[in-house]
Amino acid sequence: MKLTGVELRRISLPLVSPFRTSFGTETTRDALLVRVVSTEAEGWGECVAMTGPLYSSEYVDAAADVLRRFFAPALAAVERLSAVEVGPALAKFHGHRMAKAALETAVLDAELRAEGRPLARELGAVHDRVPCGVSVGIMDSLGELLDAVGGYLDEGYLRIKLKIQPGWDIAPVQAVRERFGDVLLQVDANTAYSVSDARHLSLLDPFGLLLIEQPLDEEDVLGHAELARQIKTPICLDESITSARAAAAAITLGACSIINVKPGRVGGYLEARRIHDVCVAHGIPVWCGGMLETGLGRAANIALAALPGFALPGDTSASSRYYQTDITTPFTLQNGHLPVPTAAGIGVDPLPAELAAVTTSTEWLAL
Ligand code: NPG
Repeated sequence: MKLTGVELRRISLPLVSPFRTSFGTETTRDALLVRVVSTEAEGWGECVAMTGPLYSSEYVDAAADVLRRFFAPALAAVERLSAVEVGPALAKFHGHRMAKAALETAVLDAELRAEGRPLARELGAVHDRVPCGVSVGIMDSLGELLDAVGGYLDEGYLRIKLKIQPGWDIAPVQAVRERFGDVLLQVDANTAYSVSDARHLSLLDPFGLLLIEQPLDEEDVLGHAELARQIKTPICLDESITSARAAAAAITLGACSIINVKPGRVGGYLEARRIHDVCVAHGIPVWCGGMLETGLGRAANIALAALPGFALPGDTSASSRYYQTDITTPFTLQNGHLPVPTAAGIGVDPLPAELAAVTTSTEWLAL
């Protein structure tokens, strides 16, 4: 396969309600879609970088820039391109994993479409549906939080994740436990604490949480290992795990006993599968994270979440959790599960009218 062009398409979708985390509040999803055109087929990838460098150092304008100036030209020079060649062709460029992931996913999608093979089967999926959790943002009041959690449980979500930060941690967990009993419950701090908060975080121990996600700075792997010795709630890492090598190191150091896998954060689905494999070999459960993906990114995440090591429900929510109108046929919850796409490639296509309605710009890179 030879690339003939790459389209960078910016879209803007309003969220059904504001999504507040310790690093900011999102009201709209301004995303970058990558469409590759090759001699064999076309393929899509969704870049999960946000508007600002708040979750990680990446942000969407930088992703577009590095794709345009460095990554697309580097792939254009590869005569016989396939998805496994993308990583090596881009290896000399440091970082920018979300941009790399979007491009690699688009190439993988094109390759699989050309061969008529679904992504789930390619990755080694063993399930035809995946159990779904939902991530619940920080709210203005406990009453508002309980209403939101109650609504999600009524919809059938099988696990609740509460975003926490100093000042919004113990009380919301206690309130949800008191109201909803032994529902599967976990919390996500997005790096909002330091190791000196260990005694405070140990106040979460009695609530039987599945895990606490990324309490400390992304670079503080040793701090997580220290915290793990001081609290009972299992520690799960997200931001710190940027590669299979980082996963192996964190596990060896005792910094986590569970890992959140986000393909965008680690450079793509092939590295995500390597992380899965490392974790399975170490007996570490993984689950699939989410970054407000449209149906395009969601479809690929669901394929990944169907691998055998994905032992916990993921942030693989239905389209309606975030969007009134998705750019693909919406994913709808069935008894708390989403079906794994079975068509070739990522298994879904953007709906032309819906895609056009949310597109804010397109840029064609002829190669
Ligand atoms: O379900 O798509 C989803 C979102 C789940 O909470 C979620 N994502 O820190 O994991 C996170 C968080 C996030 C959202 C991170 C947006 C970065 C951007």
